[in-house]
Amino acid sequence: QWGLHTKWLGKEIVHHDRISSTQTTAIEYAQEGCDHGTVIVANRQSNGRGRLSRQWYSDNDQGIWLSVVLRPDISPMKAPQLTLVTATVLAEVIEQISQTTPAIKWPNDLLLNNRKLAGILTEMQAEQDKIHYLVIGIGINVNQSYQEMDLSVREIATSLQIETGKTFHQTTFIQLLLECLERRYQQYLDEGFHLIKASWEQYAYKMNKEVTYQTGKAKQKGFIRGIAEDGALLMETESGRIDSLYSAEIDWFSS
Ligand code: BT5
Repeated sequence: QWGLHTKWLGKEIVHHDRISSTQTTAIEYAQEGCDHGTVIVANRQSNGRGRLSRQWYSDNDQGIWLSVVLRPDISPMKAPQLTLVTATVLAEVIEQISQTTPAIKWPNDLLLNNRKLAGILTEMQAEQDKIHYLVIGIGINVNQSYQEMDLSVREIATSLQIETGKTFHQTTFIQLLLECLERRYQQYLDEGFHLIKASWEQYAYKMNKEVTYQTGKAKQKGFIRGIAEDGALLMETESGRIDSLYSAEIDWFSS
């Protein structure tokens, strides 16, 4: 059915019509010891999840909703790099399929025309220096019309069909996505993070632009200069110092 040209990613693909969340199911599979590279896909999710218990609206069969179980032999400290690998892959595949260039909004959103097209949710179980499993959830709005977008995100979200007027073949999309993810993941393990970093920075939203952000109490301004090896966002402050942001309130949409 999937016609995948991969070595290990998606050797097992579990496909559901409608489940609560591919992420929750993938974590259950991971806990039961499923193989590295197992993929859970659903046509629709009744309870899709974002980060920090936020909702991910996906109770329609017009998007790509899937989760990948990985068992990387890397330090848990490096896990954020895999979110950045995934974001880069999404940008590349979306660009290839739709001929539009999305922007990666640090750390895990993809935008088109300033609206959210896709999101990534990375969750892991690790102890000390070993990752037991890492589950990467990917949600992409593909063929929804404006009316089919959930009311609560209609003004901040978008789909490839809304942006291009075209519809896209979802199986082909998933194939390309998994093939590209396997290739980039392998490259990341073999050659390190620098190639991903360079590619990520090419797609980075507001790269070299000034934004207002808040860490702790003080609001300040800075220029986005890229990402660090550990996944931090690099911000050049007004005094010329480079700050590494691990979490921050960034005011992305004011100029
Ligand atoms: C994310 O969280 O962006 C991660 C989304 C991951 C979804 C995938 S789908 C497959 C797998 N199974 C799951 O259950 N989840 C993963 P976060 O950065 O916290 O963004 C959540 C916010 O995005 C919400 O608070 C809304 O504002 C917005 N949002 C919700 N649904 C959306 C949608 N369909 N399109 C665009 N934005 C949406």
